[in-house]
Amino acid sequence: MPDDNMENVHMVTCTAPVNIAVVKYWGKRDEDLILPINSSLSVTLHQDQLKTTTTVSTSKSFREDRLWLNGKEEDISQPRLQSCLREIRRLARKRRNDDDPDSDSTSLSHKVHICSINNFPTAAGLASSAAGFACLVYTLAQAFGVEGELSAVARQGSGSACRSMYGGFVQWIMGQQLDGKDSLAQQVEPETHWPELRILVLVVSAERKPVGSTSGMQTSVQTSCLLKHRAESVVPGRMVAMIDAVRRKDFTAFAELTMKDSNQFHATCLDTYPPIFYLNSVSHQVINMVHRYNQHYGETRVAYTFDAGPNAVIFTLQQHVPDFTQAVRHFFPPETNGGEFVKGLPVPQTDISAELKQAIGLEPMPTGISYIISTKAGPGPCVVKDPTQHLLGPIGLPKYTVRHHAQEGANGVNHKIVANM
Ligand code: 2P0
Repeated sequence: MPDDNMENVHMVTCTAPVNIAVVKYWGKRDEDLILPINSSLSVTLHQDQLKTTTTVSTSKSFREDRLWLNGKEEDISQPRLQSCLREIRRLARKRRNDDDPDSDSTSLSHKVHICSINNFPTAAGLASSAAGFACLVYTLAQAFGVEGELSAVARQGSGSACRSMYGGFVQWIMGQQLDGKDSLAQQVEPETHWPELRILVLVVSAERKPVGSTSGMQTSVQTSCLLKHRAESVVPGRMVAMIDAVRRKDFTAFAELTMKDSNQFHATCLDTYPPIFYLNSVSHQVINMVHRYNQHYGETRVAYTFDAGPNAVIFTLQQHVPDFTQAVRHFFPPETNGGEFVKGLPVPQTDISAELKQAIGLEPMPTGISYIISTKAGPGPCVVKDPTQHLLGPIGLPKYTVRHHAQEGANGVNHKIVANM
């Protein structure tokens, strides 16, 4: 590529968070616009532990839109990606026409190169599509000078992505309109609202990839009358109660609603025909352990929630983290040489009391949990100011890519990350 093109590569990098729903979204009333059958509410996790980073570059010299995910080039023609790109370009065009009809809008016709990475393994089973689409939409908006409400665009990438457009405690209001313009995410409280709240992601060692959310929820909508009942008669009241519990920082109410909603979501999966199983024996052991733990102390100190996979996400208050983590370590003894068991926010080690061990009384499941990510509520998407953090180099190609090797290594890994510049 000639040198004179290089200076015209415009680049922006942003990060976006993962969110965990405490009132779950499951089921669409419109598959194309991604409109849900019920409202939902989530907690945005801190980006110090879990985030997606995306660089978008635009240039007159690019011949086509291109996308790299975690170092590998992907097909950009996927309909949901195309919806997000089309919507951002439409909003950019509208903004320029409204603001200044004579403005030069040539850059709108420029092609984009997009490069995105997660700082957590996709294998951890965390909702990478939520952080991924939130980051894509936020970064594209920065690149094309679009401001204002963007959750409706992120929603068209992946439903849960709309909630990752804000920090703290976020509701996705299902809306009523056919065009989906009122199906938006809204911050209920910022991340600073409840500083004692802590989140532990218990990463379960899963053998198989579970049924994907998009097809799973389609089958549930078609076959589960429990899902219909949940959406019409349970979630509306639960949203009001959950928002109230968050605003009052009432941990007992928050925890009980969270556990009941997770259990009802998994009950709708079992009520789906054929049934969908996301929980495994480790998940069941975590559920039992949490209830016996709370019962032992005579108060609700800990809550669990599970999404479309076996990993447990635990909510608790800062003062209970060391004691509960020690109980997890006891009932799910980690591999002795398997690296650090607790990643993220440091957790002081304590001893488990003989009384607690006896009260929980479960048979330990060695290596059932691979590791714990210790985190808290965090902010929404951010712009990365440091230009050395761009994932694309000066001519708009990834700085790092994954190269595949024909020969597979002993550990089953047949790729390596290579620096391109
Ligand atoms: C949630 N989940 O509220 C629920 C709880 C999983 C269980 O949103 O088809 O990846 O892209 O809209 O958002 C996962 O579904 O599905 C999800 P699409 P999405 O977080």
